[in-house]
Amino acid sequence: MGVLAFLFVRKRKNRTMVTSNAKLLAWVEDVVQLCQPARVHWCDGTQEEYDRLCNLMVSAGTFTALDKNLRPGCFLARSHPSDVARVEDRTYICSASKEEAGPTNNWADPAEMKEKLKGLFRGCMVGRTLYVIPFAMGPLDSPLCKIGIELTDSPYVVVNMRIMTRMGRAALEKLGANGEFIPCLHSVGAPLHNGNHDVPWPCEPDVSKKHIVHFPEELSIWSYGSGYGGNALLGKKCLALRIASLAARKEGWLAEHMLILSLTSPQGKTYYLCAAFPSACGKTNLAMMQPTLPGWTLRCLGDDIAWIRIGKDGRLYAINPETGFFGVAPGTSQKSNPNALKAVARNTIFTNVVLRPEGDIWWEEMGVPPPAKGIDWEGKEWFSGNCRKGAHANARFTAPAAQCPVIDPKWDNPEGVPISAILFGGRRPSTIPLVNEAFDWEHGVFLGSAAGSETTAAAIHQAGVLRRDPFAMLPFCGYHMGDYFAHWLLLTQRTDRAKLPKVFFVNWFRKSGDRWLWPGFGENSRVLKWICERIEGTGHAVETPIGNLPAPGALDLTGLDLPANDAAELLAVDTEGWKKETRDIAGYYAKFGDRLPATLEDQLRKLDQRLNTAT
Ligand code: OXD
Ligand code: MN
Repeated sequence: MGVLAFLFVRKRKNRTMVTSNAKLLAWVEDVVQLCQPARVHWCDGTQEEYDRLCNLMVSAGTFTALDKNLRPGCFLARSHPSDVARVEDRTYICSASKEEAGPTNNWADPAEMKEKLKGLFRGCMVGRTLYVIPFAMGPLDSPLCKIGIELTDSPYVVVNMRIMTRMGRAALEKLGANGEFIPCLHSVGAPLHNGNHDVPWPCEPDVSKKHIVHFPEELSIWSYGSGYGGNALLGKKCLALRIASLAARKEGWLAEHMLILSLTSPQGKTYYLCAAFPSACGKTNLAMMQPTLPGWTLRCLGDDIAWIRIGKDGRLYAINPETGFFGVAPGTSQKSNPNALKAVARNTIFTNVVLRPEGDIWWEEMGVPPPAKGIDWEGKEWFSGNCRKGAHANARFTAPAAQCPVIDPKWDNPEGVPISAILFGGRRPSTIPLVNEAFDWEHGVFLGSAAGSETTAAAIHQAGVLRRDPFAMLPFCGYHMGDYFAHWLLLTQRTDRAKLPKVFFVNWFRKSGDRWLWPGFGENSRVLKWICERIEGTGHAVETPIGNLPAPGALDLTGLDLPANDAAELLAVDTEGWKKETRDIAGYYAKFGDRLPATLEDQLRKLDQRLNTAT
């Protein structure tokens, strides 16, 4: 009898977990043979299991339990300094040909990569427990629900996955005897030979050995060497975006890097909006924003990923496949996102933030005074006023979505919510106006395809460089980006175009010198109000060469101390800037070769013509 079969039978005798899914059993058995774990644990997703694993990690030094009165049910983890963020240059799409992965993805031959990975995974779990995590992305009875099984040697991954996904027995039951699942194999890549002592954050410190690999032909994921975030919580970027984008293309739906929110007007009408912004452009802040405009209510349905399908009535319906927030901590404050602060008040895992002496946490720009003395994300003594940052710039909180005080009652509705508008955006200090409505669907796809964000010195060591991030999907699309654009354009053939959402491009980040032109945060509700009025057909707009902009006076600026010149600049068409923009888009489009849909080339040409006619 194989190791797994033995363990499985034992489990069955204990009546803890049962699956008769032969494919799953065979795969787990294969992985046990390859990785050689000391034991196998089938996760049931219960609170008891979660508590047990958290306590185990406290004993191992991975977790510090925070003060029970200040942060009930909360823990702090510190990662290894080599393991602090997603590793995009170690992330691969191993499609049969390089062409299918396209110019925006790393590619490697699938057979060669599989051999390489087998070499890395061989014996990689020696001395460790292999956890079998059954999980569902999306409500279990949603038509879009997908079942994944993550096999991991990291208890940190297990507890995070319990917050971020529908994890445990129910997912396994949904899988049943013959159901299909997405295999997600993960190892921190740190075997414990000869009873070696473990370290608090095991991982493979050699970055060149870290691999986050997707196999589109078999829809599987192999992740080696990292225990952090999107590299390790495989339901998120790997499954719900890269693998799901492949499934969505085949099955006729969309897997997007988008928040979902609802906005209710003073008249009581509710609108559902999705928005795609690149990382570090305030998706989580907008998803939970507190409108400053009286009478408007915003509710959150999701802050990172939307799965969108055509409903029976021909409209687009979105679900959030996740059940938690894995948000960036630094910068989250009473001003930028008071609702996120409330969401992380309890039952939250913090990673790489500062530990305060009283057993609470702190990070830069939290809006509360720092402790005089604390422990920084590297576990070193840290003093306020220190020139060293206490929290890592990519420090995170993992919090249950249901704890968000403005969670929408429909956030886990299996059918999803009907989308009235899609917003694209980015960090663009110049040229791009505060808000711009696309003329039609094709123009909207054009705006999404050309989305980009200007980098900051801190992020890429070269300030003011524009990085095109189409649909905010640059690191997350599982196939050729040109084909992805075509997939979006095809929606007009799959449904009545009148039923498609209106598309807008927003930019909260315009600057005049070093000064922000727009206050942002809760004041963004003014832009959302105009968007709702455009959906209703009541909001006034002027047609310009770049799109429909708010007509003078159409944007509600009541009570806002915004100089008239700033308002004018935010909504002006900078013709010279846009001509430069079109040249830049043309250069960037060139890399998609003949896979760039002709419709988009046409959109670019028409924009150029309109700009030239305007002058
Ligand atoms: C994220 C990201 O972590 O987009 O959500 O990087
Ligand atoms: Mn994201």
